[in-house]
Amino acid sequence: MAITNKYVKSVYNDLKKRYKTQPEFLEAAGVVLETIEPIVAANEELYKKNAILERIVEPERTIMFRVTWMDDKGKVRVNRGYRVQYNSAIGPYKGGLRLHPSVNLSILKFLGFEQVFKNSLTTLPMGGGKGGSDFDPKGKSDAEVMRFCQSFMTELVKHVGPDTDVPAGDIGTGAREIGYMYGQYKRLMNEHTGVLTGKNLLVGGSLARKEATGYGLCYCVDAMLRDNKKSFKGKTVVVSGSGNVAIYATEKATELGAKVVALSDSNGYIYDPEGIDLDLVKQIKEQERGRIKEYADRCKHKGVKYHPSTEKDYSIWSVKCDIALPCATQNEIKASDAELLAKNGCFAVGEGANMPSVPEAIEIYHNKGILFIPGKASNAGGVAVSGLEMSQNSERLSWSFEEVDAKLKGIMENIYANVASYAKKYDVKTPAGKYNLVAGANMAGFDKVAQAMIWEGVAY
Ligand code: NDP
Ligand code: 2IT
Repeated sequence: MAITNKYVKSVYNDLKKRYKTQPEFLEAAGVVLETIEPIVAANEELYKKNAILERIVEPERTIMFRVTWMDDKGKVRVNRGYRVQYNSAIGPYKGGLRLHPSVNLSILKFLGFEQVFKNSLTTLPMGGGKGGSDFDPKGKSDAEVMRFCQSFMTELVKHVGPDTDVPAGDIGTGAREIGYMYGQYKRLMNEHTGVLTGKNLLVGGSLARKEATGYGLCYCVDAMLRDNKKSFKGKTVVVSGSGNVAIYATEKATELGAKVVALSDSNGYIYDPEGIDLDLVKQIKEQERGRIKEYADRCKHKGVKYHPSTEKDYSIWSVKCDIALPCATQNEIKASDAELLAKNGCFAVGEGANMPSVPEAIEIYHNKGILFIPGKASNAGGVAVSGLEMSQNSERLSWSFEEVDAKLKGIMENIYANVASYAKKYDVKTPAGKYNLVAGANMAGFDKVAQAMIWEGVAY
């Protein structure tokens, strides 16, 4: 990582000293700080006077709590719960809740930090936050998940509200979990409000929220491809993960004329040379909460193969593709995976997950001329439609699928144009001579938040 500006360097060095044990957070902060250097250089005195960099890297508030619940055998279980309220300069804190055994403060701070800039890019009035718990919903009964969610919300209720902080889904938190949390919020507060997004359509959820992240990813990547005189049509695509984002990215990429040939979960990946049968994936994943391996056992297509993650040199990125859409989790594309993608002729990567590419992988994309759009721009469709859900809740109306989808498409195309325009304005190019969209996204997202913080004075 090459940070040259002295002010930026001093802020990053302080962070590295203070948060030695938070590698994911330092990775996210490092990439943002490194790539916003041109806009910092252009506004250095103003930012210094207002301590903008020193402030923007620290969450406004971090809430950590114990979540105690009882399993089906009557055993009392304990998890750790968190909400990182990162930045409220442009609106109420907004961001998902992750339920996964790996969850810790480093991961939630990286996610909350990224969310601040992502939400800014949507142009909607939303600040950034993230939360969750190291609770693992996998293998738990519905009753256990419900008891966990009720206990989690019993504390969270003190810190959230439709104009304060509006959580939503993320890894491990889907419609079921949002429902149990919403029910408990209502019971404690005695009010029906838009305190969570991703709600059931019966109680104020938005049409197209379920599809939003995956569809939005494809709309954004499509804008990037068109800008480079390319398209999804006739292209081979690899999507990692098989959760909410992966499923609807596969659906939209297919609709745009591509063939998706691989999907994964944490146990392995499937390769289907005929193109993924998405109805079967939805049945296995959305209905049965099963494993992706079952696809290989049940799919009628010829040549389907399952690769367990225990295989030697395992990597879904070894599957030859034109376009890669990582939609599982952070740091899933290492430098060696990026090399594989490049070697096999992949020409575009669009991130559905948050920070799925390690910094060294991004360097490889940039050196090899692979088109690359980072998650905080390309996966912003989920939170954008969450913002639209908040608007619908406020006016106590619901919009049609077509209306929400059209707004989503407009937002994603606008994000691409704005990101590209910042890269152009500050003339930041990759070694291969393309505009650097990582720098563009970070500068565009940062600029609005920094301006709002300055306007609001020394508040937080
Ligand atoms: P889901 O829980 O629906 O699906 C996650 C998928 O990724 C599953 O297939 C899961 O496999 C796989 N996965 C998760 N963790 C790991 C891991 N450590 N190693 C390997 N595979 C893993 O989550 P989403 O689809 O909602 O989220 C996917 C990504 O997209 C995350 O990075 C999330 O932060 C990001 N995102 C989500 C948004 C949303 O609206 N939902 C919005 C923007 C970004 P398994 O079942 O085996 O764990
Ligand atoms: O990472 C993300 O943007 C999300 N998990 C969605 C957040 C939201 O508030 O909809």
